[in-house]
Amino acid sequence: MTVVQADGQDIKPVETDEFRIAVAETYDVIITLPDDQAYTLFAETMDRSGYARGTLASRVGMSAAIPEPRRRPMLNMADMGMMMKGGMEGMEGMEGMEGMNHGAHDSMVMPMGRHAANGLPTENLVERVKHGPSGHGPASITMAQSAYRRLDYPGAGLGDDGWRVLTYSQLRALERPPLRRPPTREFYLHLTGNMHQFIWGFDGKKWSESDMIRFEYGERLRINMINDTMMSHPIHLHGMWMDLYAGGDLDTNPRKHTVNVQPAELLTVDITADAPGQWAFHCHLLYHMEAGMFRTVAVVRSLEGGSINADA
Ligand SMILES: [Cu+2]
Repeated sequence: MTVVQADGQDIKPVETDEFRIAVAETYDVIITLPDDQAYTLFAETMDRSGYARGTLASRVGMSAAIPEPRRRPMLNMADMGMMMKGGMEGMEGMEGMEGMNHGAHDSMVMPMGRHAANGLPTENLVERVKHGPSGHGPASITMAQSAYRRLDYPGAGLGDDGWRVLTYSQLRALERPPLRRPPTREFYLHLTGNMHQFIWGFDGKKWSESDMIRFEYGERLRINMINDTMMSHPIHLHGMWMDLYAGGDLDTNPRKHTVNVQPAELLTVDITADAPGQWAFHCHLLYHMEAGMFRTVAVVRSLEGGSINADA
């Protein structure tokens, strides 16, 4: 199976045996059947509670065996960013989690927001990211070390010997997309929520409590998304492409309209604000979106007038 497009955009072909696909993502693949047999195309849910199957065959009426569902992959606390450095600190962390279920809204979000993928407090991670060695952008080098690890992580319970699982770091644009240049501005956006109370938002606020996110028409900006929750969120932007930061070579980072942010992951996208107006920016799990994991993005023209032609 060769993956040739991600979200409808050409990528350098990648051979693989399996890919994980989030709500709203699309992949185009070419499958070459080695012989005149039927093959099962098997799609499992992550929690293994169900599956869909299709049949690839050269003639009507052929069918193939359905594989046994595999064991459910489990994330441990470290995978979800809950790994603490020491005993006492760990205890404090647990208390913080308890607080999330009973405290006021603001205090609920904060305890989880303190910790990132590597067990460091998020503020430290952000400081590390902000002040790391500079490549194409202020966040690039230090973040790559963190982001790569997550991008390459195939997931517990997957990746048997020789079984290839597609990762974001393998997605490279086939040709350099237009309007690609280093960002001139960046900001951080926390994906926040609480599974038990079913509260979802960005930076601890649901849509009705938040202001619009303002993009300057023509600007190139970077959004560093930090998932403080224990769930994956497929984040979707209308109106403009997100260039997924999947490595140092900015020219071949893939364009996507939906990026899946894993628990405790720091994931970065670059955007050229080339579409004036108001756009939806939200988690594509609709039950998260409806609970408030949604922002309005306003692309506005400044008095000086932006330009989208500054393609370096
Ligand atoms: Cu979500």
